[in-house]
Amino acid sequence: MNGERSRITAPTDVEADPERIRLHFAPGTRAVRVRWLLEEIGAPYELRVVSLWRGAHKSKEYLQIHPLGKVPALEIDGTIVFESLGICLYLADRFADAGLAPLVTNIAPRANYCTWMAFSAGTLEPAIFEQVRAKKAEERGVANISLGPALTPFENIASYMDQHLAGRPFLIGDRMTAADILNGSMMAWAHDIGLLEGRHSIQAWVANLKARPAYCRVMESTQRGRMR
Ligand SMILES: N[C@@H](CCC(=O)N[C@@H](CS)C(=O)NCC(=O)O)C(=O)O
Repeated sequence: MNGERSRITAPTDVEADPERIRLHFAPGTRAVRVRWLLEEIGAPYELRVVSLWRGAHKSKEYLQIHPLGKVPALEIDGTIVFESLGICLYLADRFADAGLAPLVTNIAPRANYCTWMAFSAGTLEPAIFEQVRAKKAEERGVANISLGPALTPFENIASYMDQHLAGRPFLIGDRMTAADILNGSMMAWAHDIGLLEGRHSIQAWVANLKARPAYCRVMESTQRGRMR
């Protein structure tokens, strides 16, 4: 990633410099949503690419950052946050001026925001993974063991979100929040694997999110770097 963008700076010691934000990142992973959020915020950050195929995420050093050896992880304010949802929650509140999270005093929007943030990781993401699993089982001609009522079927979710987004630019109100980034990243993937046929409101919302300069910057830099 050398020199790809001026705001991606040379490695420094985060503990020695608590102002420094360092994202442990790999392309094509849940780390992308965090990077997108950082780009929307516009705060300077250092990108540390963790090579999953070389197993760098299981190195002794990296396990000090993320005890389960996964990306993303974020070093910020002299501490560490992991879980992409946890990181996005932290960042959106930490940089409140960016307007990506309704304030806790703004009752109804904040309630909707909490709902949609949790929805992304607790409901939407497992449903998409289940759909992918079922599709793979079908392709291989093996029986798929359904996880049953613990999971909301993807089609129910897509139908609900499609209705919710009809005539709306974003999930909550008239400006983008971190909830659009989290749910939008998952739905962009669902779109790519052909799960959104006929879901026109979701498709339009995803297309608008993908056209955002911050999202385009992340994608362009990932393409360009092809992740050394
Ligand atoms: N729930 C976690 C999942 C993290 C996760 O599983 N990351 C994957 C990439 S998307 C990973 O690092 N996989 C490597 C491994 O588990 O060995 C999050 O949202 O951050």
